[in-house]
Amino acid sequence: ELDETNGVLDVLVVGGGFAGLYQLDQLRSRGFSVKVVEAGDSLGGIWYWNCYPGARTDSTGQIYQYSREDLWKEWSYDELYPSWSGVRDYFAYVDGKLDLSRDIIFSTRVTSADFDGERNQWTVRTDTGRTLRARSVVICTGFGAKPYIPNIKGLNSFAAESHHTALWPQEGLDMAGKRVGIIGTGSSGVQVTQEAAADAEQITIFQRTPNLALPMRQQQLTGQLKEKLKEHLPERFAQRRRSFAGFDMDFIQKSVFEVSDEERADTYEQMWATGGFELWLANYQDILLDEHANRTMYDFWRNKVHQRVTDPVKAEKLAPKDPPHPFGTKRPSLEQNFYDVVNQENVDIVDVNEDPIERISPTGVQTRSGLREFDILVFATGFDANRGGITSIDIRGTNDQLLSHKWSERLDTFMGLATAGFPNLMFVYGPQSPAGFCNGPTCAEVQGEIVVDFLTHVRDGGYQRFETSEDAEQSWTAHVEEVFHMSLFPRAKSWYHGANIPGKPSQMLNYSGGLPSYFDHWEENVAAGYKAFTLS
Ligand code: NA7
Repeated sequence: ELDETNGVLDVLVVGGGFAGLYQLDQLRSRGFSVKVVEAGDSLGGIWYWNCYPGARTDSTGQIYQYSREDLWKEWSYDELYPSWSGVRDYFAYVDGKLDLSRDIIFSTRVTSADFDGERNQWTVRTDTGRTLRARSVVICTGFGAKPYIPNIKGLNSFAAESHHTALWPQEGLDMAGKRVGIIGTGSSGVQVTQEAAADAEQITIFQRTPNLALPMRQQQLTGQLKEKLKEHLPERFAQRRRSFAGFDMDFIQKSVFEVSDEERADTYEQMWATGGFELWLANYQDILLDEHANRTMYDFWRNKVHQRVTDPVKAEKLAPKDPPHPFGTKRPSLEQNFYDVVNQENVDIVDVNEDPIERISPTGVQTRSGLREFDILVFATGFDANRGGITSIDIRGTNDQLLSHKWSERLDTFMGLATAGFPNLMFVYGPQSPAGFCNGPTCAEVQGEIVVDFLTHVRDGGYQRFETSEDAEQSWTAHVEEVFHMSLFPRAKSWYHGANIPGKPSQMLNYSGGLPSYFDHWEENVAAGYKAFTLS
């Protein structure tokens, strides 16, 4: 094995999800020596950790895979929107086809990485006591590697089962007959609620902000349908690279107000019937830019929810008259029967704005109105998104500078790919890249190609070292912020711009200019001789 005493890797990859495995396979095929260090005991990336009941993708399985023909031809998920275990099966399949595991160090977390400026190498240390050396490091920890749990008084006093959704017990947890408290109503909270509602005795949802969820329209896939869905896959893969968010759909090139009320209503109805993200990402082009355009969508959505939620008090909590934020400026989730199960008598919704959580006690959650007791308490409270996975590693660049320190006040990167002062280090799915808006496998490939091509260029040019410049990253930050402020996204307190973590400086962490524009910026850089980088 390669370690400090017997060798130097060309590239060390941190994280074995879609992004990291793409790096491993592609870099290896270009003759690089590569190892992946993965904290989980097996493959799956985000789906290794998020194995809570009901966890599933919000992308259809057809586009939630690599676009390589030798992989997709023989693969099908069993559901239109695959579950965590379906995605894990996919990873096992890919592992078998591409022989990946032999270069993956499992059950090992990278704790630090130090740049040695004399040798132009990184020294990487792990929680199992290993030391590895590599010419370059590519961090592929994803957007959600660092779960966030709010600092509620008495947090650790709860005596029964309590888990964050992204740290769910691998062996599972039976909710049948249990009293379940769920804090948070993002995608994870909605998914756990649907599952718990099947057989839990009692469910209490603690909601701070309603999720403006859209219908999933899940389908079980049979043999024939599976084959049919493969028919246009190459075109769909091509389309996902050209679309705003890496999905096989894109905005209608018209304003909401260019069409008649009837036409708009028909369009919304059709998209509602189709399900999935169409009403978010294939809607009229001004839906995320113009407040009045957005409101037409919110009102349509609210009306639909009120048709399903029979109790008017619950309906108003879930879909209030005034939008909590413009539609789609927080990531909507896809629901299957969320707005049906909330009708059950054993499902309560506590609006924590009206009835705040005061403390957690050994038996339950104390709000202003009283104590509610639980057997299972679920923290569906999200992530220190985009950057937490990176900054929780002690990464030390030139001048002994810690990356977490450099990014403590303001985060700068060039295209979410590299940051000044940290040579020979790249990110896939990094902060300020399209990550948060991107269908995962698309960005693993699109950004992944950029990184692989660039590392190849560096090697073939005989360079030992590459580093982006402060100028390049500052102009990228300015661009990311400019595009952000042209949209309605600043109007929601979301993880897109780090506003979900108290005390964290708010800054746009996800490039909202879309994949085509992202590509153009990279092409411009390449055409200008990689001007954003110094190579030596
Ligand atoms: P999200 O989408 O970040 O959701 C976290 C939820 O937790 C959200 O409803 C928060 O309310 C809620 N939250 C956070 N802190 C608190 C406190 N202190 N009290 C009450 N409620 C709280 O995480 P998910 O895991 O659901 O999904 C993450 C992404 O995974 C998702 O966007 C997809 O890309 C897949 P808030 O909205 O901040 O008021």
